[in-house]
Amino acid sequence: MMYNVKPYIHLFFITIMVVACMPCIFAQSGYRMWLDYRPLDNDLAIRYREQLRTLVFPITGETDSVAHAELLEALNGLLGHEPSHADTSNGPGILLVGSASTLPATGPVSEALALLPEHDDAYVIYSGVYGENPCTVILGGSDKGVLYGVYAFIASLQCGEDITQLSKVACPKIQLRLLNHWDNLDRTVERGYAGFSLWDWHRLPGYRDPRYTDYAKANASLGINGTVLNNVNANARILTQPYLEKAAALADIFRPYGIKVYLSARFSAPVELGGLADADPHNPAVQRWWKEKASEIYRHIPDFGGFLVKANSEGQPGPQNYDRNHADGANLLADALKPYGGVVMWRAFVYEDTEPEDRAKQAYNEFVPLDGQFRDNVIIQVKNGPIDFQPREPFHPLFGVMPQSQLMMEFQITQEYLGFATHLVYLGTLFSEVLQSDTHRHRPNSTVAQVIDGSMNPQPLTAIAGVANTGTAINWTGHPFAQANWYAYGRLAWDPDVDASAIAEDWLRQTFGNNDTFVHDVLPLMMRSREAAVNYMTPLGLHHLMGWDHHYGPGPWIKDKPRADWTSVYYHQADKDGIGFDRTAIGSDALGQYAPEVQAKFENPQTCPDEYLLWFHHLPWDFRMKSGRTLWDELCHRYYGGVETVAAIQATWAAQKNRVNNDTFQEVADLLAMQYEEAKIWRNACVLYFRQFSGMPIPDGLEHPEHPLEYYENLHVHVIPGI
Ligand code: BDP
Repeated sequence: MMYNVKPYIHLFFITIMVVACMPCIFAQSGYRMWLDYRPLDNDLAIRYREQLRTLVFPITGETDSVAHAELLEALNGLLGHEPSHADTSNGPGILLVGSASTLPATGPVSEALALLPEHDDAYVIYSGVYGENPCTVILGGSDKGVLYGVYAFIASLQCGEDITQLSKVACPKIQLRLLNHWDNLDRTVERGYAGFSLWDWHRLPGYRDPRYTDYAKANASLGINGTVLNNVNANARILTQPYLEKAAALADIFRPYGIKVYLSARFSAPVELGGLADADPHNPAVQRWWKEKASEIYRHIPDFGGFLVKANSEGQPGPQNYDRNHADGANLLADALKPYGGVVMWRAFVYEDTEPEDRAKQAYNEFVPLDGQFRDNVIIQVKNGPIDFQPREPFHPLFGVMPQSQLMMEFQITQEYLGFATHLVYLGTLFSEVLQSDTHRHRPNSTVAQVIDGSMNPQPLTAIAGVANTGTAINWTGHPFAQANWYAYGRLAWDPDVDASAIAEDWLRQTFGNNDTFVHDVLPLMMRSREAAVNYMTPLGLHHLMGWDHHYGPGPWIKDKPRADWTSVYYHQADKDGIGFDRTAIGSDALGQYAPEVQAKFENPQTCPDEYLLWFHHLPWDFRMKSGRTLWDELCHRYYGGVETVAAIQATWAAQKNRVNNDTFQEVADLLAMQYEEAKIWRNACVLYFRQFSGMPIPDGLEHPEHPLEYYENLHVHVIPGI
């Protein structure tokens, strides 16, 4: 039978073209993030090929296998070449990868071993000599250290480093490095702006989406070693058998990558799931219920990490419902997990049902009296600032004041208060600013980083958490640059003292290719982006001015809500006499919760850094600022300056057209255009709103907002994700 192929011939070629283009569409989508192993510059690739001719990589388990596979994939992609394999060899260009128990401890391996810190996760990347020939050694403290070392080595190649001179010694300063997913069981994500939850609960455990493995790779490449799968506003059902089976499937996928699974536990689960009359920590039946639940969990997930708990906060149940305190609640769960080595991360983001005189003081007031009462497998999870992930907050006063307890950091990677996944805001600078803040709790330069890495007050458990910004978006995080925030968080979790700019530079090189001109232009843009957002949203220490409930866009006028501390007017306190929250001794005295040196830094408005001025002080509109301007004029200049920086960022990005792929270029350009318009809305709304109280004109030279205040008050954002 003869077929007429003519009608199909076009279809055939179209199919061929689509299939041929798929890898590039895929690459352009941003799915591979910083693990996009595109070919390096040819000269560099030739040099590396010579230096990496032979691979010695004994494989003894699953973690070795995944590290080995990743290394080969990277070498294939970056260098277009796969080294030959050998058991041991003495030729030129050898790469030896393994641990003390898998590599022969001779020559360069023993030299590397001498440098290796005593820690499972540690690694050394060492350029040595094998026989007569230069070689490279990646030596891990265990198979996990090997995996981390492999990823670090790949990053060195991506960044074009000279691999004949390497002597990198790395050891994490923080033990538990976690992502917190605020993912609900229906796959919505609270404060998630990148699509739905990655966890396909319906099809788990039967269908194991390959994306789970890619998620694990991205985390492992940064050293992230734990993930809390579900929202802190927890649904008790996560602790039922079907969900434990699903969580166990994820744990199995993540295990080779060194990642443990944790769950958010609802404190009232014994009532909801167990049918008990209460969840009182002193009730033996409740204690028994948690013990049995722990044993059931460990049957499913033998290396289960533990529980994250939000209790007595924003309506969540907790021990205070039964007149018990946070230590009673945390210890109840800690005792249940203890036999299995599990930990409880008990959140300090708490607030009473009654309105406090100053919400910023509450966590300190509730937790400091409990110092020393928590079990040794409890760690208190403290948000970076005392209110709630605002664009800028001073560090949380709990850091450094609970020497008998273990404290950990909670950062927010998802941009709830920083323009969602629409605004380009690099958070490495925010995270670093907090980590390097001096608590003065021990001696000068007792940084927040030293509290959480345990070097200030020794604590056996150290941990850090970042509220994830991931979702089903093809590029994982919505905004292409939001990937940098996941990356920066992971790098700082490993070493909170790394410079935010160095991290951003590595991310740019790994993500967009090793192009100096591009990095030269785009790095400063990233480094300015967070300050720009602070300026167009909440300059000079203002905070909590955002739209009601959804938290997108400005809402300085928000008032008359169920709680005063959920409104904006509570925080800015603008009236005809001035603006700002007086937290000095004559105000709420929240400042009194800090060390005397910190108090001294902030208590005098003449010397208080501008960045925190209105956080700590209520000042008259004509207060003379360090710049010589009145407070009102300075406020306006900050708002306008923030918008101008966004315009400058747009211009810089526009010049990158030929240096990034079209899709990413266009996506970032479009998002920056939105950001510019929204920054103007923030600026105009806030300046017009506050002008009602200051009664002063917008300074000369600054353009007048195009609409009256009512226009901005009546703007409605119609599609709001993540509520
Ligand atoms: C706030 C969020 C809310 C979270 C809460 C928390 O608006 O969605 O549940 O923090 O951290 O920032 O518990």
